[in-house]
Amino acid sequence: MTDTTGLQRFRRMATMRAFDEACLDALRRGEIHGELHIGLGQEAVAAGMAEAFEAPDAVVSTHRNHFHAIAKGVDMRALLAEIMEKETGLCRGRGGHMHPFDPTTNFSATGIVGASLPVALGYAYGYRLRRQRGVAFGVTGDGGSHTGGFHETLVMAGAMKLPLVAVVENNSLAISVSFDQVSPTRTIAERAAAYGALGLLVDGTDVDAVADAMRKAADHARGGGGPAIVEATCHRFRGHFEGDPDTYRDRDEKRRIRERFDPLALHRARLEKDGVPAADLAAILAEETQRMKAILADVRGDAQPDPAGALRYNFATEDAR
Ligand SMILES: Cc1ncc(C[n+]2csc(CCOP(=O)(O)OP(=O)(O)O)c2C)c(N)n1
Repeated sequence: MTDTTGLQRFRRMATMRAFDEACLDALRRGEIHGELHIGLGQEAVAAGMAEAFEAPDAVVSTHRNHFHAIAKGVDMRALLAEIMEKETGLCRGRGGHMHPFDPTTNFSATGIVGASLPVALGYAYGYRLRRQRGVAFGVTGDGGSHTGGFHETLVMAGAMKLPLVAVVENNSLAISVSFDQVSPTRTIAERAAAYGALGLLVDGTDVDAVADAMRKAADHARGGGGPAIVEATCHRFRGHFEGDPDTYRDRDEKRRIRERFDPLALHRARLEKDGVPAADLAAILAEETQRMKAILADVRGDAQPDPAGALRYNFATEDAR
């Protein structure tokens, strides 16, 4: 890995962190309504995934989708405006935080757990029908990997050798349910054998390892090898959603997670060991924080949709743009 790649990865994660910190700021001021699922602690998975994309690829994400959107190149101002329910948002404020859609970058998300996979399967089948080189990335959590949709998707993708990568962010919790208590197997990656898929287990706090695994999975799918499952183990720093009392973990455990498994701190230590000046890394963090604060300040001034038009753009009969 070159210094440039290492710094790019650090900046990408710093952008993601600053984005969710801006969301928390807006939430505290009452500028975001409804449930908000923050991804802090899971930056390395999306940042590593970003390097595997080619132009026609699609990403279908989950309720915890901000970092995947940023990785796919969704315009961050429009994304934040959508989360803040503004008319200037990606979906004119009608989708909100859980349902951002961006046809420009082939990015979408769903709040229905596990449903990202069947939608990604549709993209993968579409690439096959159109003889396109695209790969569909369906992201889900460990909880989502236990749904019927995940299984059905992998069965069809495996049987038809479709170009699909199932990215499982295994943060070991589905709300309060511990993965170890409900999983029939030690890992999710090992289930790949049942689908004729490639299965990769990766430390999702290590952005370099994630980037390697994602590239391998994408090459496999793009080259006609069929689907892949990439299971990235990681930790979420905050509660399931903002407002979750998070009493299923004690304070010590949460402190230990932040101290030991912060992907930015881990990557930062590695870069410093390789000779990158600490000041350069501090400057990147400060720049990204400033950039996001400026975007937030700008979005704040935007108008919300007129309630009279709440149903506009909801149906295919109406021209959305
Ligand atoms: C079909 C469906 N069932 C239940 C829920 C409620 N719900 C929202 S998130 C969640 C847990 C998801 O856990 P996981 O897939 O591990 O993702 P994480 O929240 O850890 O990122 C549940 C049960 C839902 N949104 N959709």
